[in-house]
Amino acid sequence: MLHERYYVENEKYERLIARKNEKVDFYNGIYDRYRYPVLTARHIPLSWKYDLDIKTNPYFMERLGVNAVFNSGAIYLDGKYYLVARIEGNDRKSFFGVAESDNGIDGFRFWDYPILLDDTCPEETNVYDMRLTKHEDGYIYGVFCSESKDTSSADLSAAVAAAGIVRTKDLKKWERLPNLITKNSPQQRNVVLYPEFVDGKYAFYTRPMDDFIETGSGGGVGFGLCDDIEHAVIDEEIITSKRKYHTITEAKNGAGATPIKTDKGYIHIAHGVRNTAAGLRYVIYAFATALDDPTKVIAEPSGFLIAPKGRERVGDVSNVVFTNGAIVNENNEVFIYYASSDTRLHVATTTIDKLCDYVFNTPEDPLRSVLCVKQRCDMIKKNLEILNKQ
Ligand code: BGC
Ligand code: BMA
Repeated sequence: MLHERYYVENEKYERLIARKNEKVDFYNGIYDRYRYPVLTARHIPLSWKYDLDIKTNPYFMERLGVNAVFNSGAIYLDGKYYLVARIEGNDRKSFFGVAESDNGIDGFRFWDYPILLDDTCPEETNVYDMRLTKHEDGYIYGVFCSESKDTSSADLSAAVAAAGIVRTKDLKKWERLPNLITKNSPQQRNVVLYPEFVDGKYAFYTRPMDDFIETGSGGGVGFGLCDDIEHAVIDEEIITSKRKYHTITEAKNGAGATPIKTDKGYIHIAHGVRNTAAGLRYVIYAFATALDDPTKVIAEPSGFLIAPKGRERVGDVSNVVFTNGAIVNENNEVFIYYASSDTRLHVATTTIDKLCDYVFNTPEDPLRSVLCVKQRCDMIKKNLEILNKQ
């Protein structure tokens, strides 16, 4: 016998999963936004939170609550959309779960169990933000942040971030490999595996940083090669997309979704961070690298692509949008999965053609107010001439 409340909660859950999503009125010509998030804490199956045994849980109480579902890796396999979401328990520890949908905008349902990673790293306390890469070696790799306590510091919150690596063929069986070692960077977060071999080697976008929060001397999104993915070591990191003074990337930036290949270059959907009196503000921006040189930035439109809007602005860590996954389907439709305020996950949709037009034809940031106004005035002048001819 199940508790009567189970039926009430289960009906709510099924209604949520069956809810159709729809585009909202928002317009910028670049992408569409949607009414509902695609994943939230309410999308977590009841069996992950409640003990359904009426004898041991007579009040039908949540025993292992879930606080938030956000930053998800994404992959398209055999016509289905898969997200490997960051799920954060009420205990602050994060873990990963696979959610599947037929159309990428609604109906995401978690598989029966979350992912139980091999326990190969005894000092590791937390894991989060997995990027999925379908590599040309035949594996799907997941690269994520593996966080441990910094035992060399007297500060209780001091931590060390490293890049964990797993691989799979089917998202079901995951093989854990040793964490990435970057010789020149004591800390790493936001590491993404490039889908192709470069000079016969595995290639990673990295984010060198001196400290757990502050990037310090880390100049932006890094790039490095390693010979052996089973013992991944990067000797040297080259900076690609740079952090710049008085831009959206001033405090930090980092790779987001696995780069998307197009005829004109690889498109990166990354994040940029600036400091404000109200704390860090995270936005999403885009840039492109050359097809024949993954270190060479060939386009970087000015400003942000996505910034937190309306209700997205508020959550556990307010004023944050963050992405670590995007999908391109066979119709060249693009699904950018972005989380808001470390609380829930949304989708923004566009197409490869629009994304290329945005990345390659949007002007760059001229970096000074006077030049920015000039850039705008030039466009206004041209527009007024067009309008006057109507
Ligand atoms: C949190 C992450 C956060 C990082 C840096 C970690 O402990 O789990 O969400 O990005 O700290 O602030
Ligand atoms: C970062 C990330 C994310 C998070 C963001 C805002 O450093 O790695 O996990 O969304 O901070 O808190």
